[in-house]
Amino acid sequence: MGPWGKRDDVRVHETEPYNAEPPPAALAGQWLTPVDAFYSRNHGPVPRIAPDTWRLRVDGLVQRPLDLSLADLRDGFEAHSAVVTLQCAGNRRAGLIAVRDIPGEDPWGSAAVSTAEWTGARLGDVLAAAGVQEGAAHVALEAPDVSELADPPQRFGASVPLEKAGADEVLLAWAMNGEPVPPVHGGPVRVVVPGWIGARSVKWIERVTVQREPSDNWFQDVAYRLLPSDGEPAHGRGIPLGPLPLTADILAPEDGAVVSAGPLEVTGYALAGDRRTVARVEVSADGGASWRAAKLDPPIGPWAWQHWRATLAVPPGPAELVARAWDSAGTPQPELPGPLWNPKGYANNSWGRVTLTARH
Ligand SMILES: Nc1nc2c(c(=O)[nH]1)N[C@H]1C(S)=C(S)[C@@H](COP(=O)(O)O)O[C@H]1N2
Ligand SMILES: [Mo]
Repeated sequence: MGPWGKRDDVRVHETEPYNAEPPPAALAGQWLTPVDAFYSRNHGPVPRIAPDTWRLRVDGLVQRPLDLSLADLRDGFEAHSAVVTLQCAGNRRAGLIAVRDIPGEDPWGSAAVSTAEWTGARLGDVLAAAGVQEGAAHVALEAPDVSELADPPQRFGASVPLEKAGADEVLLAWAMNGEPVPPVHGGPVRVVVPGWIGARSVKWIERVTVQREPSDNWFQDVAYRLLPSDGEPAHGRGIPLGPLPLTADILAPEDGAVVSAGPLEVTGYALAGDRRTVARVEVSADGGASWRAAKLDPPIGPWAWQHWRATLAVPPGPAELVARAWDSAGTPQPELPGPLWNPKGYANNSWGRVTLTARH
C-alpha cells in the first residue's frame, strides 16, 4: 500500500503536496469508490487534526457566532447521508495539454473523479443555528493547510453563494463510506458541495464566514477560474468555476490497451451537472464514424455518476473508442478539447476517447 493508504498502482503526480489518481479501471462498474482508490488533490501539506481538538467557527454576518466541537456537530444537528461524486476541475487536463502545453499544472488523466457516501450535518442547518443576517450572499470556507503555490502563500479556501451553501445537499461530512473521513480526504470534517467542482469541497474545514462578497482567497479569486484562452491569472479575472459541466468518459479498457479482436466490453461513467441527469450515452469503436447506445444505469441519486456499458465489435488493428453523452436538458457533450483549451487547464468535458490495438 502506498502513502495515505492508497493502492500501489495509483498514479502519483506529486508526493508533496500529495496528488494522485487511480488507474481508470479501478473506478469502473461500481457506484462507490473504495477509499484506497479515491483520487486525492492537495495544494499543501495534509494537516493531522485530532478529532477531539477540531473546532468549527461560524462567524461573519450571523446573529450568533458559533464555536463547535465534533461532538457538538454530531449531537446538535441531524445526520444526513448522500452518495456524491467529486470531480476535480483539472480532471482530464492531459487532453488539453495535448492541444497546447500548460506549464506548472499536473497532467491529470481520466480519474480525478470518484464517488463516496458522505455523512454529516447540513451546512444549511448550522447556518440556520447561527442565524444568517440580511445582506449575506456568500459563505466563505477556510481550512488550515497553507499552500506555497498560492500568491502570496496562504491557507486553502473557497466560497459558495449562500443559496447553494444552504441547500439541503451541502454537508459538513465526518464520514466517508461509513468510516471517519481519513486525513488525506479532509478528516475530521470536510465540506461536500455536490455537483460543484471539487475545489469548493473544502477539506479540514475550520471556519465558515457568512459575508456579502465572495471569498478573496487566492483559490477562489485567482485559481479555479476559466480564463479566456489568451488570459493570465490575476485577481478577479475569468469565470469562477462552480457547477460541473456534463461529462462522460471511458474507464475500461484503458488507453493504449492491447485487446483481442471481436466483441469487447466497454465501460465508463457519465456525470450530469447541477440538477440535471444523464439522458443518453453513445459509444463508437471506429473513432465516431458509427455509434451504438450504451446501457446506462439509472441514477442512484441526484449527485452521483451513472455507469454505462456496451459491447462493441472491434476488428483487428488499431481502434479508437469514443463515448459521448447528452443530459436531461438535451445538451450534448462537446466533441473536441481544442476549443475548450484555457490557461489553467480546467473543465475538459470533451468526448471520452481511448485508443487501443486489437489482435487476432
Ligand atoms: N483544505 C483543502 N481543501 C481542498 C483542497 C486542498 O488542497 N485543501 N483541494 C480541493 C480540490 S481542488 C479537490 S478536487 C478536492 C479533492 O478532494 P479529495 O482529495 O478528497 O479527493 O478537495 C478540495 N478541497
Ligand atoms: Mo480540484
